[in-house]
Amino acid sequence: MERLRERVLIADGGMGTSLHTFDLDLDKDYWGLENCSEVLVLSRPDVVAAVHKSFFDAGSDCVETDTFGANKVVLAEFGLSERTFEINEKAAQIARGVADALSTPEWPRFVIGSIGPGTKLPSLGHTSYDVLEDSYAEQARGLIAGGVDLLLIETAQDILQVKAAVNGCKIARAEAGMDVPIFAQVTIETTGTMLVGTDIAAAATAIHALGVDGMGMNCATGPAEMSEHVRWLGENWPHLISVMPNAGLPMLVEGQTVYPLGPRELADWMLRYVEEDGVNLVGGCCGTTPEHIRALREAIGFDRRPRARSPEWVPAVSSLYSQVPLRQENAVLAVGERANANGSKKFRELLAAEDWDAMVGVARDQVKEGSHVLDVCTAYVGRPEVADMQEVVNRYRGQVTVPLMIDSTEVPVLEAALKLLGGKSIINSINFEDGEEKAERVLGFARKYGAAVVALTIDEEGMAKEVEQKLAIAHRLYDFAVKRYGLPASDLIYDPLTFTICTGVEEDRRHGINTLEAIERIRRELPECQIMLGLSNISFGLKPAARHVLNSVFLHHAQKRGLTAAIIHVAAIKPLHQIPPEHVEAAEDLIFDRRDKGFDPLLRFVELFKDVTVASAKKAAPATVEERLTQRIVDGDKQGLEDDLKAALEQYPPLEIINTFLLDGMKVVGELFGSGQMQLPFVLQSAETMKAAVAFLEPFMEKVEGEEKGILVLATVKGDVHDIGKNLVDIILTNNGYKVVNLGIKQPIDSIVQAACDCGAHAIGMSGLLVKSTVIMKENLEEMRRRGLDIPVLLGGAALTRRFVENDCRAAYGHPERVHYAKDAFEGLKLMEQIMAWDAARRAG
Ligand code: THG
Repeated sequence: MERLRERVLIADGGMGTSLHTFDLDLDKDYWGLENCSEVLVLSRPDVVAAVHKSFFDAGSDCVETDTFGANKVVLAEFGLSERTFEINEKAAQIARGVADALSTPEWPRFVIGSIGPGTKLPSLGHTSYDVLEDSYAEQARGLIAGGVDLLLIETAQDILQVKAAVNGCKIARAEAGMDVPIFAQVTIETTGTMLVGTDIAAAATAIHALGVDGMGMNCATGPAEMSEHVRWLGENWPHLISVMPNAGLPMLVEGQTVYPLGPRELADWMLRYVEEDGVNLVGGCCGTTPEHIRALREAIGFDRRPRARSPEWVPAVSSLYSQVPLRQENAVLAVGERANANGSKKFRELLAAEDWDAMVGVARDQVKEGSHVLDVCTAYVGRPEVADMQEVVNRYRGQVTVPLMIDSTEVPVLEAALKLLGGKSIINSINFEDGEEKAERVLGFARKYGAAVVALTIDEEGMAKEVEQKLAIAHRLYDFAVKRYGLPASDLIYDPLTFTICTGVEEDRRHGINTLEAIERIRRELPECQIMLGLSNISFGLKPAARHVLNSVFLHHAQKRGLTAAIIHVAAIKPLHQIPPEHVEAAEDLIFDRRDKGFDPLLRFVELFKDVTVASAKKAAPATVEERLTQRIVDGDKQGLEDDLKAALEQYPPLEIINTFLLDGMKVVGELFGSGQMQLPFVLQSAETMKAAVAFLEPFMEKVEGEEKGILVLATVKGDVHDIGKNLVDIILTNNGYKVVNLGIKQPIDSIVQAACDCGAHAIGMSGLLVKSTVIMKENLEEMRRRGLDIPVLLGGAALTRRFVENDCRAAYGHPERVHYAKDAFEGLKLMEQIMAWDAARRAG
């Protein structure tokens, strides 16, 4: 680790491809076990040693043991499971022998224990966490006994498998009493994700929580296809980075797999990764030979210091698919409350009926509404909570895209769920009600499986209701979880407890105020930690319409004091501008207990909602259809939308409806969002309404006939799922005679460029809602510059500004005149017309 921190080290090339250059006999050398390279460790140690030597001679600092498939599960397929330890120990000894013979004080040589993925994907249910952990522990025992310097989990396809492998390695490491470093390398396919769909950020989030020394990627593709993932690691990953690509994307030539990338080209790419992205350990995977390593050594040289990086690690949780930052921009982390047998009658009934698919529906609806994370609770008297949790999580982990928060008071339920989840989840919750023993066990799981933890301000005395008590327990929880057990402070999520303020009992009146004050103080005294509330508790006892208002107003105040997350029913939360002012005021009187002679805010609040139902609580609709349409967009109100659109169509052409009334609404949304008065989930509801309106109007639009005017490739950039604006651009351009190749959301630059080449596009349009998407756009332009492209680019999106496009993005591309800011779809149309005119002029000479 010392050497690796001081200089860039070079690993070896492909073991499998090297072995194939020897003339080995299937029966004598492979013992009749086709494709079992590991058996050569026993049968032909001389050959294995020769491969190691060939790489050391070519300039490698480290070689990998011939143990890629030497775990119990894979070896069992060859009837060699019993010899797992022996094979790994022997393989490590062979490599150690070669390394030690060549090592000098100036140039020490190292041995990396190779731990491949095996043949089963636990996230798809092919095998279980426990089987894998045991299988890898045995492999790691052998590797450590044989003297490896580092354990490398590589070619990982499934992040849950990585979890089992890391923990297997840690078990072996602890038994041996040795501090062998662990690296985990994932394999990102040409699709831009791991085989099961995990992107690099989601993978890094889960791996980071396991506490490894390094992360990287290898296999599947050549270096070129890895570029944006490597860059992501360089910018974000806070520990060491390793990269070991194949010698290009494999091609099938006359029935043979051929790796097309030559040594020079591979070395150039790797040099770029070292120089630009700060990679520490480079090497090759399939198809890379000693020649590749020789070129790599020439390019990197000796004694090259790693490029200093300043990564920005974002505290986050993750699902199997994607990463969700614990601190949201301009919003609380919305944790959906509905998949809870305690909190929802519907979910409870579905559980009793074992209607698992409908429970998936409950989850997906919440994601659609804008939940960032889902709380999951299967506690139901008389039912098996562990088995129910497993049934639910088994489905949610694959069919729901957001991370989960496992809600249970039962330790075995928590562990059973964590063993099924590849991502980084949230444990809900720990407290000191029965002292520290139970909390200790749960925290142990959080550290082992990599999870964030909700901690309630409850101790041996009970639930803290006063501010000072809440703070005292919060500090005790910090000392316990962060200082004693090493939980990152940002993964500690306080819940300072909400209780109902709607009972009329004297001591309940101040619960709201106390909780708000506790939030403010926790945020000030423990600023790195997160703060969450089970929001709906505040209004227990009231009728639904009143609850929605009280919950929404309380959330607003809690967020102002520093709340970072809330367990809520997203669809039942209203932004304040959508609630009648007198309701807001009445809710505030109740929350802040503004009693006065003859005035009880609780009675007043109840009275106010006497005749209000959830449906009637809506503000009165404006009189004219034009205003109604605009208001619908602002409110995200789809009900009855089509009738209004039909009425409008009698007076206006469809494009004018979009351009005037609907876009007016979006402008208001933009302003409310920009000034912090509207949170992202509501923006999304507005956008959904816009989408529905445009979809309804589209068939009525007359497509401009005639020849295709030009081709635009359109995409929402990597890491961003927002596509309403982009789809609007698509519709408007298509209806004006352009061909639009709409790639959809989360598009890596590779796919965008590829599509543009494939269809001979005249321009590329990149879109995105988030602030971070503006950074991605700029990086994409840098990458396009590097690839020598000069195709015109249109940029659009909520967080983008003309200044940023014209100052930063233009400079990034190197063809400043070809980067344009498209404020909205109509400006996009105008720009396309200009681009086509220039194009015609250029072709005319
Ligand atoms: N803190 C933490 N976890 C928690 C809570 C908390 N988990 C559970 C709960 N409290 C948060 N979840 C809910 C879910 C639903 C409701 C309240 C809190 C709720 N349900 C309605 C009711 O009971 O009247 C709707 C019932 C129905 O639809 O059948 O209000 O505080 N860490």
